[in-house]
Amino acid sequence: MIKQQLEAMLQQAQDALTGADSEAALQEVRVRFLGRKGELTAIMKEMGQLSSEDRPLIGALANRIKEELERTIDVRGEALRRAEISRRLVSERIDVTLPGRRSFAGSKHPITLVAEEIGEIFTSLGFAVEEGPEVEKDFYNFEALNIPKDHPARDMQDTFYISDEVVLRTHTSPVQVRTMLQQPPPVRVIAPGTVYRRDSDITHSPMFHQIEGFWVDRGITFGDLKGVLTAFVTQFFGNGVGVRFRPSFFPFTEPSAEVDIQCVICGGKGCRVCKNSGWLEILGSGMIDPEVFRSVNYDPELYTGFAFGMGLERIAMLKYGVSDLRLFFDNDVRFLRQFGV
Ligand code: 2U9
Repeated sequence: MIKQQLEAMLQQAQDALTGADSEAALQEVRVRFLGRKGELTAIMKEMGQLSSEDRPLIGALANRIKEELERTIDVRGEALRRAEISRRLVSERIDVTLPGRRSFAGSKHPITLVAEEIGEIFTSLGFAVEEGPEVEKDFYNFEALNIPKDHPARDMQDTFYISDEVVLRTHTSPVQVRTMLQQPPPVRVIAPGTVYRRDSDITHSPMFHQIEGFWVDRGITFGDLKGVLTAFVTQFFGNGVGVRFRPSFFPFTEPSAEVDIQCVICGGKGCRVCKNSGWLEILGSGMIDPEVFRSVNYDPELYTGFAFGMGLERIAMLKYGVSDLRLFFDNDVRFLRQFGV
């Protein structure tokens, strides 16, 4: 009787296993037939009614059935896991030959590129790089540079005033004034940075960029000025380019000179860019005025020095052949992208 019950249960369990199509369904079958409250356990509880002869035979049969069901569950489970892997291998197939998504890499702004290149040339000549505030005291921006209160460069037209004594710096010269007040000669410094002037038209922006520089020591001459600036210009624009020094005037230098290079567009023949002169102005320079030395407590009897300044937008326009200043400030990626590496 128990034997028939066991055999019928085995048949039912095997049918249930054949229909189990997931791991969860397999577990249900295991619990239903082999669990502590399962059908096999229930049948085994009736074994007490058996004779001592039948009991070991039925016990052995029940064990065989249990082992057989466990093996079947294991085999079926393994088959289900394999089927799942095969299914995922097909459904999650990746075509490694498809092109990837291109990532967009930004590029440096042309003004940054020019500033870095100029910085490298001057640092190779022994200059250190210094920076300073864009909101500046009148003293550092004007007074110490021999630009008195009634000078035309102080005109409200040119300067953004924050208050009577505070301005947006109109050049990076205050960085050099601060440097001189902090350290004794010899000093050899360049000062790159953003500057501001109340000026806005096709060729002027109220915010632009400069690099200025200076070298102060005993015995610095106009010959040093010419040597250093010629070395810079030929390294930046190429060895063959013509250079000339032309007298000029600045309140903070005496004598002063502007530096021209042969026109990079027409090679000196004369064109629209050089206004038919064959030359392009790229730098202002001069020997630092003794009045400036007095403002920063340098002894003008002991020390001499030269200074120079250039506008980076102008240099970048000439270097890259850009015809409109405003392109530097629009930040149109179609323009900026052309300077990427
Ligand atoms: C100190 C003493 C002297 C800096 C100089 C120039 C000549 C010059 C202009 C070029 C084009 C400004 O951007 S621009 O408009 N600069 O011509 N700058 S000498 O002279 C100094 C600076 C600091 C203490």
